[in-house]
Amino acid sequence: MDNPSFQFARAITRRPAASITAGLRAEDMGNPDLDGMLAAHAAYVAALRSTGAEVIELDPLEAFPDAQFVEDTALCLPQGAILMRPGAPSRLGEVAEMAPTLRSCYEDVRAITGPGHIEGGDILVTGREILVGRSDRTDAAGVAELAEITTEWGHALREVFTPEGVLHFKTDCSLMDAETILATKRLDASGCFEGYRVLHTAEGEEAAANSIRFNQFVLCPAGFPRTAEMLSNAGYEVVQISNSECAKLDGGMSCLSLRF
Ligand code: CIR
Repeated sequence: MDNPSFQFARAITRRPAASITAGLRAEDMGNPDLDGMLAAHAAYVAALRSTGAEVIELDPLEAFPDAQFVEDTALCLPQGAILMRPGAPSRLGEVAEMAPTLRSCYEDVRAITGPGHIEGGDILVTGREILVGRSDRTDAAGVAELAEITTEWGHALREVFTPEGVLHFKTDCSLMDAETILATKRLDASGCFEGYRVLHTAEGEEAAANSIRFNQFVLCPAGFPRTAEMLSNAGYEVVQISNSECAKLDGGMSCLSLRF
């Protein structure tokens, strides 16, 4: 792949389970509706597949209400995959459920063994480095253990900070191409994207920051028309996917897949 930060041959997703009603959330906005979430999930998978990529769809896991947010369980790089160690205790067991699939895709699968914690939602891989945001889920020890592996694989890793009250670093940003980042103004104001081209989400549309560039498309959560128009004017091919149900569990476009 010419640009492994946004050109992907494969993705892994997991269908939501009926237990989503027990999913973690910072604020109670009501329970997500399973049928609505399944329909949006199917549209998401179809959009990934329409780029020509292979999508491995895993079965729902009733025992893990947040297991559809597969991104948090691993980091996929061209050299291999790294199993994460989620900071949310209820999500730790999701990693072992993901491991066999990654082992079937990669020769080299490493693991964060602790005592630190780190979740994939806090990791943004750009064309030149890996940015890792410390957060309530990702601590210094988790970042340090990840850095040992990624340094061995030849990547530069930079520790940054997820804003207070924001779940994950990528809740507030996403990669549009190797040099361009879509971010909320509040995250950009921290200075962590110096040297990159930064596009801001529209005022009041901060939740659009959790989008993904996947091959020729940018998948954006639906309902943020000014940000979608800005991206389209900037030359990106935007596909809008309903995210109303995942948003009730603080989830968005990036959380729903592992991409490699
Ligand atoms: C959680 O709190 O862990 C889930 N309800 C949402 C995880 C979203 N994941 C992500 O942004 N990578």
